[in-house]
Amino acid sequence: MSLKKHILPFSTFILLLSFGNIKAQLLHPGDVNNNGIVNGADALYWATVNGKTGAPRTSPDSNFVPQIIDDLWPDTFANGISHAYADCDGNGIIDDSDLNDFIIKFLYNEHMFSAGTNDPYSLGADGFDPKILLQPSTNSIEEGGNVEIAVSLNSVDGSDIDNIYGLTFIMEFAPRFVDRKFVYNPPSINWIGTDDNISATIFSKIDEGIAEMTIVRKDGSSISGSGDIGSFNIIIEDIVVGLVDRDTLEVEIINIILIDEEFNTKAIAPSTAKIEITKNSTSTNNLLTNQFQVYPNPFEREFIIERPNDVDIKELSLIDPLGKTIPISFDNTTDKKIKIRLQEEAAPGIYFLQIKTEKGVALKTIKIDS
Ligand SMILES: [Ca+2]
Ligand SMILES: [Ca+2]
Repeated sequence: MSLKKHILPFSTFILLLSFGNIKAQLLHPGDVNNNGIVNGADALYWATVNGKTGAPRTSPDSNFVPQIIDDLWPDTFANGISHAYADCDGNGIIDDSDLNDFIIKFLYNEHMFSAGTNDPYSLGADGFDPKILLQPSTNSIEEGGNVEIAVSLNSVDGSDIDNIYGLTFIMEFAPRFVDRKFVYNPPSINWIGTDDNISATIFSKIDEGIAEMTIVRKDGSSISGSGDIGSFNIIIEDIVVGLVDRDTLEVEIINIILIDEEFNTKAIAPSTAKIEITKNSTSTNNLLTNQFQVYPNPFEREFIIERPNDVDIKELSLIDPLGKTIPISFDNTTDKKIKIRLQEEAAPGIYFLQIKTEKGVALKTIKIDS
């Protein structure tokens, strides 16, 4: 379910309400600053009002559906949005359940990974503002490897950074390198807060090549300091589509918010982690790949794939360098030689034949001639 699907009936509802002249406010649980998008910024808004109380909602609903707020709490965020929007479950208390069961759950499932209207994401200047540094555990790794990216917050001159209450930042990367969702690991010395007074998470959508890491303090007090704020692991695909010899995976920070406990923001400079990915010639999958023959290569409309006797093919697909599937037709995959035909015209260039077998996945590089 996409956020759009949530919002569509939601806006229809607003129209009905305004035409009916009824004064009512609608809340989308998890969207704490009420801007139509749930991202790390909402967790920061939540953190600045954790512990506050107000009128509970008459008919709270634990689903992600638009809900009526009968009584807007009188206290507001600086942007005029009532604190009632942070009470995601509508029980009259802003606490961990609102963060964990709504904001974080929604982020995992529906995260939109962009800055919404009025979200105060920005990028500071390198060499002038404090910086989030992404440092990979290795500069070069083979396909199928695991690289840990250490995340630290550092001032320009090495001094402490004052008034840190919450931090969230969005990263971009090429999806074809990455095998699965990122996992957050807390640092060994957690100067920014302990398990009791911080919440730290990383959200990622691998197929969209985007992730957001969010750390909030929850006790209403900021902290000063600098250094390690955790790490996350990236598992590289066993076979990286399009990788001939070596290529570079770049994980680039594209948007940041750092706040104090009053939601005053501070500019923070970004960084980019660069990891060289090399072909793993000894992996099972690459050894398997070498057992298949494809010819002629390059080809125009059709080619033959010849399989080894002891390997059964489960699935065959032709993929372009961007990962898009090209329609093909073929006869019985139990044959020793299988003729593969393009179902429609495809642009000349490099393509990949992905062969799924019970022994692993083989990926043959094949060229379409003009
Ligand atoms: Ca929001
Ligand atoms: Ca609540």
